[in-house]
Amino acid sequence: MKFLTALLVAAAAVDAHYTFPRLVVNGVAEEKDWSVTRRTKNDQTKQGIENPTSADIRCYSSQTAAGVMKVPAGSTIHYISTQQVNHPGPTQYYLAKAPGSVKNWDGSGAVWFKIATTYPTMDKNKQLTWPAQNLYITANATIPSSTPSGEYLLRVEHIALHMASQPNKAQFYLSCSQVEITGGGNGTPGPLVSLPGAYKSNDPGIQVNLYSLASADSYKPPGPAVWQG
Ligand SMILES: [Cu+2]
Repeated sequence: MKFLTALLVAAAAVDAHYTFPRLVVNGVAEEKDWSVTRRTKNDQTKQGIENPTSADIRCYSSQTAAGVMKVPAGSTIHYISTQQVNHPGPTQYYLAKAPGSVKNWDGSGAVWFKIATTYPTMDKNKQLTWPAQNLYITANATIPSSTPSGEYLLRVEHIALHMASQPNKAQFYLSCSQVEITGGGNGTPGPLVSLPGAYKSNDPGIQVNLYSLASADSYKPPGPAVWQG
């Protein structure tokens, strides 16, 4: 029985991976996969990133994209996922303003600010549920309306925490898209962090036993505070 359980757990871990090839802005998706979203190098394998200090944690990218998508400030966004986002864990969104054209910009430096994260709910059996869990999309987020207009990298990540009680066993699934925020405001986004840099392997939101959390709000997502706009 123990052997069978181990097999089932292993099968679930192998089957369940995903990429986020398409950004959706106010209900309208980018026209085809990887046209403004940078093709990630796990496009075929769907493998997550286990080391949050590796260079891959920024955009997991092997190339830039051809296009730039206009995103009005205040928009609601999400991503289409290639598979069900079935693992437990938060979804977070970051933005980084490009110094010029976003098309060839690598997103290096302390330039990233967080605009959204998700939190679980816990039922009376202590089962956690996460927004958009088991859907073929990521959870919604809003581009703060005071975000200054301009070209940005937009980054989504889903952190799969089902094996995260061991070091370097959280799995990061992520994409970066090239966007132009329009109709923005005069906000001063922050705090600004670099990627890699913002995460350590043993951050309490990364190395965590989800099944021993006392309450849903005892989970602390990794990275900086969300910029409220
Ligand atoms: Cu998996």
